[in-house]
Amino acid sequence: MGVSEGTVVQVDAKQVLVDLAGEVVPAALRGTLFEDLGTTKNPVAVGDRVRLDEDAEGPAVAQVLPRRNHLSRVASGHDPREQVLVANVDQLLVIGSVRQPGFSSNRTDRILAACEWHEIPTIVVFNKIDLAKRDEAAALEETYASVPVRVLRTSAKTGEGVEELGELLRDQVSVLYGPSGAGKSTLINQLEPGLNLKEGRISSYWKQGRHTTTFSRLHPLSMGGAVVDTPGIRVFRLFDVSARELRDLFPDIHRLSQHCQFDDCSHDHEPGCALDRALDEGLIAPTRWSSYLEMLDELRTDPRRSSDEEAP
Ligand SMILES: Nc1nc2c(ncn2[C@@H]2O[C@H](COP(=O)(O)OP(=O)(O)OP(=O)(O)O)[C@@H](O)[C@H]2O)c(=O)[nH]1
Ligand SMILES: [Mg+2]
Ligand SMILES: [Zn+2]
Repeated sequence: MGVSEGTVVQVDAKQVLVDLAGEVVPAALRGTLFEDLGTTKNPVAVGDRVRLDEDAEGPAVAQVLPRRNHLSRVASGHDPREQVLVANVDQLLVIGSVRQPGFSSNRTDRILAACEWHEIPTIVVFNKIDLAKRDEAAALEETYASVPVRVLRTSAKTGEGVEELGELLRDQVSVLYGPSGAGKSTLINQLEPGLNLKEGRISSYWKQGRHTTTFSRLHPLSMGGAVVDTPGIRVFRLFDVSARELRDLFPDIHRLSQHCQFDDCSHDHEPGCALDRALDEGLIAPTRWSSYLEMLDELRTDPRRSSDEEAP
């Protein structure tokens, strides 16, 4: 094989799958990749461009090439390191179902803030629109359109919005991200039936997904472009963002903050804060503000950050 370059389409514990000009091959991860990782957990992510070389044991990743962008989060409640979720993407689509499971503003807002931080363009998709009451979807759309972020309604069941979704994905490298059961895999199957991705059932009691997709995978689309199907997220915590930086990751809050009495207003207790009034006047969605406040609280109590954040 010699030395060659390709794109990582899947990451397993000890090996990755790499697309080498259309052919997907397994490649081992060399121990050297795990040196000098610092506070990062994983050396390689789906979407990474890698250089492979080959020894007696077969192909191995020799080097991860510089990333054009990436999305990361805190690995888990027990592991404060950075987990890189995906690299080198054009856009991320937050897939939320309006019902079964109900739409999670909090999770959506966390992902949007992370994409703002990593400068990844986003689209919010309200799926299962066939199950929604008319006003329900309109209110959600209004909230997100005012962020502003592009919004789209879809139903993998009736086909509403699916063609438009296809147009958005064409020739782009996109990630579909969101809670379990929202319909990520089902929507991708609608656009590329040959992939035959596993679709889950919704628990009849909890009205939640069952974490059917268990690993991220980059799939090429025959119309051009590629899409990453991801496992449903439970918790999403921003990695290495300060409380001060968080304000700028909510464009709607950032916009209003010029009317606050203090330039460095954190919008949670200061006198003369414009957010209070904006909330009364309906200029900011209560869900957006509460997402912000919850994340602010979390970042302030982050032990990694406590040294550089003074208590106000
Ligand atoms: N009524 C309705 N059901 C849908 C729609 N889209 C998906 N579903 C159903 O929702 C269930 C979950 O869909 P999946 O595609 O497995 O959801 P997912 O987001 O991939 O979930 P995970 O892989 O667990 O993260 C399946 O039973 C789908 O048939 C929709 O637009 N309307
Ligand atoms: Mg899935
Ligand atoms: Zn304020």
